[in-house]
Amino acid sequence: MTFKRYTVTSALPYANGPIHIGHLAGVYVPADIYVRYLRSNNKDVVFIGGSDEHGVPITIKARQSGVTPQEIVDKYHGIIKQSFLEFGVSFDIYSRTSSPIHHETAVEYFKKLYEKGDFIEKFSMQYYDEENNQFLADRYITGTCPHCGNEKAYGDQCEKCGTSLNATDLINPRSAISGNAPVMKETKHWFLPLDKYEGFLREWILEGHKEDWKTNVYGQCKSWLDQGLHPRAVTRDLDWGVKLPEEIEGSEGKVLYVWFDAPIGYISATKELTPEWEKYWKDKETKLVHFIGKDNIVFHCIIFPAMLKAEGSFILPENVPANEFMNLEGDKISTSRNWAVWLHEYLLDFPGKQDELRYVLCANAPETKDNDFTWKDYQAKNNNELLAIFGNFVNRTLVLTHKYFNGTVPAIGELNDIDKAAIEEIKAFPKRIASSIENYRFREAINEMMNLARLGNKYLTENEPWKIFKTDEIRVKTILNISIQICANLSILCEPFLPFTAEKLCKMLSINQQKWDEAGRTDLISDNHQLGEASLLFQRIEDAEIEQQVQKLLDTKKENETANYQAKPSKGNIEYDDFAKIDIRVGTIIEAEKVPKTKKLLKLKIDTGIDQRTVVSGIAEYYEPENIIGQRVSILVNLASKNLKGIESQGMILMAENSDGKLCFVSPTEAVKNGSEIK
Ligand code: B3M
Ligand code: ZN
Repeated sequence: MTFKRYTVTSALPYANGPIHIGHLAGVYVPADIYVRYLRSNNKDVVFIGGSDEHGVPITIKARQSGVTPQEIVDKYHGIIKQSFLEFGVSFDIYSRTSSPIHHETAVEYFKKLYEKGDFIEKFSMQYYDEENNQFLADRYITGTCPHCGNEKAYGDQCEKCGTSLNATDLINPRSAISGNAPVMKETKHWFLPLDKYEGFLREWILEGHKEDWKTNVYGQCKSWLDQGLHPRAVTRDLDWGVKLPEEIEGSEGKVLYVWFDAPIGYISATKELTPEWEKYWKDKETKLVHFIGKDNIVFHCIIFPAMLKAEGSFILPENVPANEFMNLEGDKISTSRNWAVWLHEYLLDFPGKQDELRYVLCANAPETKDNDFTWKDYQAKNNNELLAIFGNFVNRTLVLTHKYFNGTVPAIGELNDIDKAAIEEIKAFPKRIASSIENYRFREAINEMMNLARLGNKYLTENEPWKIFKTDEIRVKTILNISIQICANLSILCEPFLPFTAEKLCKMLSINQQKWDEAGRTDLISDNHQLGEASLLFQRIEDAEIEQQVQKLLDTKKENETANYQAKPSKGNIEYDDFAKIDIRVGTIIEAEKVPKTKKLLKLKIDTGIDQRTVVSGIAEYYEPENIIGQRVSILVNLASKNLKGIESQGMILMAENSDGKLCFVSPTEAVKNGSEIK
């Protein structure tokens, strides 16, 4: 089926922190590529984004920061919106769920289902924090996950194993506000009877979308459906969110569950964008596509479609191309642990390098499995791919044309077999890239786009125009003409992925951005057209810049370790007489050497004041032997001697472990003689 228009949504990020590369790789880079591609194909498309400003993640952050939820969402909505704009995420609207139009739309939606009798009203027992007089919804309750034993699971989800939970599933539940054990208290809520939609969902997803939905998405849906669906509360006892309409009995103190109101945010943002919003949501000839991360699959594939079906007048998503997660340097990205590359910081640290990040995140996108972002890989992809392949080809073409023909496009002459083969190949690119994009295979698509630059490089290298200019200028004209046509093709085909590069390239070629269906041709730029000035599309990224970023992450790791450091509980008490048996002295290291064939051991000679003796110590990972001569130490001198790797070790030096696990010397801070007792 072909569609008349497209509604493309991207998950509404919680406005409780800035955007990081995980969000970008999972959702916004692929969504933006898809939308730019559609626009290049003259499709009628709206690209919807906005901040999710409700829910417990916001109120928890506000409480932690000692400010109001409104202040939190204002701050982060501002940062997020600005960084998306600078990064070239081309939303038609970036809205927010605290806007009046959203509150109205969400309330209306709820009322419609309420009036149709679609909800079940139920009294149930919920966790309650008596100290703070508050019901503990979702993330306000933490405890041990019954599936994986994670002690920091939330009342709605375990982030470690990904299981969706009910607060009552948690073992040893605690209030996230006071840390107290909660009590149970009765409260009334409205439930959407998901079980009633099970049949429809099974048919629509399991039969209807087996072929076209990604296997990770389809698999999650199937497992949800196979476990059976149950009524789900769509209201909460909170004072932050979309308030229930007053006329509904018992509505006081209740708001909509954030996952009820947030997806409606896509609709309200479209309303805000255009008075014609209905055709983007209600016309069967509109293709609705949700870009999300894997943790949002159930909400977009099961719950929201059930809501849409219940309402009755809306279309359903045609596809939900959810990505897996992007990790960072081998560790899960985490806002609370500050383990992330933040977009607004990246934009400051690497000004003008939006496409470099877009490239790496797309080429490495976690499309079928979790993936890892490393700074080394970022550098390598920039230097060895963008710069060495794309940038280099364009640069060679333009510099040679300026050098030999003052920057005017030379006329194409007689074609030989190499030219003909190249022209044939160029023709095939637009369709191939398009098919990858339309099937949400963006890694494949960007690699194909780069293959066109590879083709250009190969074509230049095979023909070596710089070697034959003196003898065969006519031939050089043909070679450069074809190379320039490849550049023009690149300016079209790279635009969805690398919009800033496309713009620079158009400027260099002195052409306007052209549409997708122009690509594939080799007469895009006519003879005698005057090219613009050549400049470099990409810069080499040096080791020092990368090391700085790696250091930033190492610092974060250290801060986290320090912040999370917990002293071990004290050992059981002993009598003084037991202690008195221990003989610890101040000493000085007078010789040190590595114990051969070991990684950890140093052989030390210590002046104990009593004697000079040999001690084998496991500190070789932390100290170079030559650097510790003269180091003052504390040494246990009456420990029975022990043979270690053939060396008689007489005693033990005492070390303190820091939060990195490094062993540090414990030594007197004032002048104390060797042999002096520590007591
Ligand atoms: N704010 C969850 C998230 O940021 C949620 C998405 C809403 S999409 C309607 O992962
Ligand atoms: Zn778990």
